[in-house]
Amino acid sequence: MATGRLVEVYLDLLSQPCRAVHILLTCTKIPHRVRTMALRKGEHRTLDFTKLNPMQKVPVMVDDGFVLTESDAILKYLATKYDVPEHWYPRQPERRARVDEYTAWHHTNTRPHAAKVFILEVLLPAQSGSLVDEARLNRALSDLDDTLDKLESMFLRRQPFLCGDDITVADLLAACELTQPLGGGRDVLKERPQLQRWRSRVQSAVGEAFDKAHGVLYALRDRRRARL
Ligand SMILES: N[C@@H](CCC(=O)N[C@@H](CS)C(=O)NCC(=O)O)C(=O)O
Repeated sequence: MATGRLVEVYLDLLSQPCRAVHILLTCTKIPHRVRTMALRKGEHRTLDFTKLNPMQKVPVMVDDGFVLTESDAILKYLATKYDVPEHWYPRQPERRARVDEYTAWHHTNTRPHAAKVFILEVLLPAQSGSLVDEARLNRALSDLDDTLDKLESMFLRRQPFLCGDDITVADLLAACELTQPLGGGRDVLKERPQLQRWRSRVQSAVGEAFDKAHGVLYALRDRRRARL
């Protein structure tokens, strides 16, 4: 990479896909600058940001004028373009296909199901001032349970990480998503020793980058705890 040039990323660290991008950038030491966004203040709806991403969503990456949205695409682009350890997004076709297999599944399973628990337990009550809708929450938890079963029985059946023997971008997406309900004080892996061991392996593999990315979420959890 040309010296002095920084990859720019627009992130709100309360957002799961943003944290996955943040962790990869931190771990791989790709020179970057974080443009902090506050979704709660509507900063993603300004004219300037809408020009960058008409979808009005984070994360967004800008690399030497190349604008890219979608965490999945950003993670794979960074791991392919920059000189990072190969395990993040293996070049060997079958190993790479395993990562693509998980990430394709992630966006219609782990992501919506874990996110819904957080939305019902934290976001909607905060926005509307109403109580948690317990019936909807129970349905969301049941959907999430199905997803957790599949993570255990399919992706982690014979291997320490979701797509093989080493950590990949797939583990980052999954770990950040499954941590989100912690913002409402809920550890969705509490009764899941196999997934807990996987989460510990992910945390050990990325070191302090994990807590650095999750600091804002932990602070939200602590503020809510203090109010109880
Ligand atoms: N599929 C996208 C999802 C991005 C996304 O949904 N971002 C949320 C935060 S987690 C957002 O920006 N929401 C703002 C809004 O929808 O108003 C990705 O993985 O990057």
